[in-house]
Amino acid sequence: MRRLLGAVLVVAVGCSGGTPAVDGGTSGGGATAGGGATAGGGATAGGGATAGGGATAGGGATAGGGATAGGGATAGGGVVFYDGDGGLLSDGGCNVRSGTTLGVEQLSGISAVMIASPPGDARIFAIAQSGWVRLFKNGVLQSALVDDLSNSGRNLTAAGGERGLLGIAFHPEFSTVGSSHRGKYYLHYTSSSTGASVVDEFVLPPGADVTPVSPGPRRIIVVPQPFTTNHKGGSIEFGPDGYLYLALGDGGGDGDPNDRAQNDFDLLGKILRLDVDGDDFPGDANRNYAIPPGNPFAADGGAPEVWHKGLRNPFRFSIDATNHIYIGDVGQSYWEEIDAAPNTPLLNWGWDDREGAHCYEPDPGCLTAGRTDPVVEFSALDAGWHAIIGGQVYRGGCFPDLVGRYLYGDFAAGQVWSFRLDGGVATENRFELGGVDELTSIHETAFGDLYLTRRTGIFRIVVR
Ligand SMILES: [Ca+2]
Ligand SMILES: [Ca+2]
Ligand SMILES: [Ca+2]
Repeated sequence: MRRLLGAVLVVAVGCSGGTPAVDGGTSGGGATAGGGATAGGGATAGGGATAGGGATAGGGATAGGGATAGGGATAGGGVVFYDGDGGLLSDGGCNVRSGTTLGVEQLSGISAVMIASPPGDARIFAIAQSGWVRLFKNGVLQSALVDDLSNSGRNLTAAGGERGLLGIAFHPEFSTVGSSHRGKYYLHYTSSSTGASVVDEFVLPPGADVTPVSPGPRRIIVVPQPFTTNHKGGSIEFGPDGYLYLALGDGGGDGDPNDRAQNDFDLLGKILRLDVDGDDFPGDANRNYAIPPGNPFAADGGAPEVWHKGLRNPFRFSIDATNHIYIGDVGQSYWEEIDAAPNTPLLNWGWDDREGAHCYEPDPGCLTAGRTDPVVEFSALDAGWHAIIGGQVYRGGCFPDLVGRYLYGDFAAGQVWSFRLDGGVATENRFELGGVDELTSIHETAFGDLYLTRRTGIFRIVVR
């Protein structure tokens, strides 16, 4: 049943009539947390993590009135919110609040799959699977679209199942005055015409909130997806090294039917690392990037874009400022997992020899040498986790007791948990929030604040 688990993953504009729908038939019994989810005691602590089974959810989202920037806000162009207790927050400062009791406050009721913001920029950009990019200024949703891949004559992507617009990243020099890379941002989506995974580069002029339709985007990469409609990955991130990382799933199907995730010459089931400032393939219109010199197959032995291998559907991943990578890899039938380690080349995350910290193919007797098991895993059967959502390490200045803590969750279980990575082990792994069903991302702004997106809106994570 859970082979379709990936299909649960993403909000979809359904084929049957165009209304947003979650292909939820596969989420199994009790997968969604209708407010006050209980963390099934089956949460297992892989690799030393302590899963405090049975924690109850603290209520979930309280919509704090849509976070408009009123009431004496003087943020000088920064993001302004109330923190739920009357405290003024902005990029330049906030009411610092101690403690570790988390809550959320709603920024908007729009259905987004991710938010992000450029370095040094207080605007918050949201993307929807259907193809639009919108932004918030001073906490207020702007009416004009930053971009729209499905309209505006672009017609680049079409949402459906796990396809559509899935990831956004900003060039490290997006805000750098005088840089030729100023204003560049990147969108990862599946092509409406071919289904291929595509990353394009767009340019938002300084001071503008809308991307000109002309000239069109610069293509970065096209990865054919000839197999099925699921397991497309999603996140793209720039690492501290300045390179763009792209997560791709195994291309779909049950049990990675052609064993692509372990095939070093196949781009599927991988994390790729690209230098978007160069072009090592001047004759190839679908490869407009350079190969970073440290890539494991830069010279030979595999596809030169490959950075990590052995992934099933790494829908959400992030690279912390400490250059540790955290990956939420959506499992097949039994195990949802968080992978985390220093971001060194050619880590093999195990799929499909391993599912979580267990043999998958074959079972028993799978290969284990050189495979890195997750730091945390959750049972689909016992904990009701069906589509794990990798999150982010909190690096903001508002909640000092959260700093260094990695937050993650699950689309179906509607929960957020967190841990600290210490010596390669997930420590203090604990339940944080329930009632956040249809979770699609947990991501940071330029100032280290964390937001989560759900099908029902965009929420800021706060300490209460
Ligand atoms: Ca296989
Ligand atoms: Ca080229
Ligand atoms: Ca794995």
